[in-house]
Amino acid sequence: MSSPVEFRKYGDVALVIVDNPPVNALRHAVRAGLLDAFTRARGDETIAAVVLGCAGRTFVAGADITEFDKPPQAPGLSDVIAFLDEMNKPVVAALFGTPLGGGLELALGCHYRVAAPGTRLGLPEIKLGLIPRAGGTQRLPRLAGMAKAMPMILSGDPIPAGDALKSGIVDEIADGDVIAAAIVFARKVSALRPLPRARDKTVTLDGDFETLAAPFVKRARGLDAPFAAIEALRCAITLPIDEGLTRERESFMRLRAGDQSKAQRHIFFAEREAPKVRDLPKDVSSREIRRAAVIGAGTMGGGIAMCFANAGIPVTLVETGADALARGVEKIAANYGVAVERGGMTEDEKQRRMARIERATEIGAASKADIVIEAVFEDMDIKREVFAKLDDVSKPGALLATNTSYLDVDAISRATGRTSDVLGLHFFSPANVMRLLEVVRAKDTGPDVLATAIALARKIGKVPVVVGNGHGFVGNRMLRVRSIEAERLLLEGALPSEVDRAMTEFGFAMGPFAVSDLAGLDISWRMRKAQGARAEIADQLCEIGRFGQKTMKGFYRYEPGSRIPKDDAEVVALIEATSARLNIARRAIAPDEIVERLMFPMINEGACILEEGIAQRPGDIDVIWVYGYGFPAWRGGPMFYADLIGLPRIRDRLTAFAAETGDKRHEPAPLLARLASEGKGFSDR
Ligand code: 3H9
Repeated sequence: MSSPVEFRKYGDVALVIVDNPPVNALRHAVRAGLLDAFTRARGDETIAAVVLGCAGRTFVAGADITEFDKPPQAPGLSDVIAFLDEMNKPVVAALFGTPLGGGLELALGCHYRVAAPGTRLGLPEIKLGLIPRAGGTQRLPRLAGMAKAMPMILSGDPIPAGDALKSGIVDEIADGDVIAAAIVFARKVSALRPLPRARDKTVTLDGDFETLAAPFVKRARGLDAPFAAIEALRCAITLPIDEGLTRERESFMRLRAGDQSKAQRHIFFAEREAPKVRDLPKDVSSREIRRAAVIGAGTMGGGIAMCFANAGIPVTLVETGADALARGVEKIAANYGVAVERGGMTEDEKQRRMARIERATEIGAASKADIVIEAVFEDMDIKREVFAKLDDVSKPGALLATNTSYLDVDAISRATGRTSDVLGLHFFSPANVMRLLEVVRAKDTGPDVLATAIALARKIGKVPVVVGNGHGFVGNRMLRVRSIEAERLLLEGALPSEVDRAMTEFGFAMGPFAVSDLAGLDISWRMRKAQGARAEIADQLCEIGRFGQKTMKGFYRYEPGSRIPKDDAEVVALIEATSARLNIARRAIAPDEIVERLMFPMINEGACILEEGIAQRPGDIDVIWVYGYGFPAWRGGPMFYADLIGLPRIRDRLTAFAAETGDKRHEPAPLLARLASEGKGFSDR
């Protein structure tokens, strides 16, 4: 097999090129090829300097993450970098694309770095529950100073080339082709000695270490990697580099073997797998989307219009009443205004984005659009009426999408005479912020329509997950199960704050009752009424006008101008009276039991969803919960979490819940029961 590393000579400069698509990850053959190439350059007396570059779309974007679950194979990246430390001639890295993780560490091991203007450099290991392993925590602070290195390593966010130049991480921004620029640079420095090595520099602190670390410690709730990263960075100022490197490696190995990193690596790959539709022909072509229209200028419609405007796609926002339209547009302008105030956007950029949003009060204005997204009131009759009109006005070949969060997309689609053009696009609120997009495939949705929607979702910065058409699709269907259980816990003895605390300690940013108060209790109340369903506590709260934060009272009370939930005696009394009325003896419920009672029925529902084919894979469900519902990524999503606990335990607890509550829905789903009895997990399905 040919090596993914090429060696060429340009006069007295050796050019070493990594060619390992798609992102030039450092799999074993690449590391071995690099060591061979550098050895050859070192021994060749006609070579005065070396340029390290890459083919394809990026400089090395990191270690090959798929190798992390396999036994390590020499040479490691550290061996390659140690060789560079001993090199007798300058090595210049030619950076472009995204030099990330091990890729940036490799570049930091070179003597010089030249970067193409659009390059983004970073150490994103923390996002995988890891820390850098090949010297990143030791070399980056030596080159850039602690005040720059710490946020890069602790946030994992990449920085642009210009910023890297200012902080000494790169030596030059290329004007034109980066490899050519690096070759010119290499000739310029070929005779300079001593060779500059990051390892020989001392770290500048620019402040007190603990003060720099404090905000990251505060945010690290429940996570292992940030503490390990801070410790490794502390070693960069307290220990000689070789000891620092040893400590870094030990921490990395420990984190790599831990559940948190396994969970985060699972989410990384699950996110990339989710848009792949098993039965979609590979050669299916996408339709071109040059213009969009959104019907409904409420909170969702406005947020969806912003997604298009942000991605540079002109969009027509249609709302029947001129006042409602004006209010919707004002809300969009206010949202952009906040971004400008916070320094995240210039006023000019705000104006450019606003200019991409055309306003209309006639549905006929949607006729120019290549995709129309309906975001009107969640009511089947209203939605069908809109789709019947869209069938008349939309141009042939336009995608017609409904942003319903529960309703039957087939029924909506049958209001048109072009059911193959119809699908669901379930955005999450706030639509301009939340990354998840459930792409709902209806019975007749055409393969090209599905492919177009997936490509468009990525273009507007969403994480698309294809789901089947079933009430509540995946996320809301499981959420409903959790809400029923949360209510039951209140009746059995827990208070809203106890339930919420158990879930925030589990890792959610907010507990279910605080979320309900934020979203507004009236929305689900209306939906329950329409379905003839009842939630004892939530319905009573609505009946006395407690709709959540918007009325400053819901499951909690809120003080003027504050979003901090406070326990409310009125709610406690209402809950206790309801338990008494229903003859339910109240008892203390421990946090562990609260977590099990909320999580296990949801997992059971997830098993049904898989069995029915509403979700293609357990990882799809995990991505939905991480990106749409704030499930902690370091726990890997509900189905990964289930595998970690072991399905037999979940089956047994569900069986016990079914007996205790008399609720047959708790009986283990056939898939869960089968996998548990076979000693398997969802991932082995
Ligand atoms: C590390 O380096 C630790 C070191 O300190 C240790 C050294 C010893 N490995 O995202 P895309 C696949 S930790 C394996 O859709 P984009 C990905 O699964 C690593 N595979 O493209 C997908 O496969 P498929 C630190 C990888 O253009 C395909 O490539 N580095 C890796 O939207 C395309 O990916 C990172 O964490 C990998 N490292 O974005 C960077 N990376 O086509 C992780 C990608 O089969 N990568 N794949 O679905 C990224 O952030 C993005 O992929 C990147 C490109 C920005 C590079």
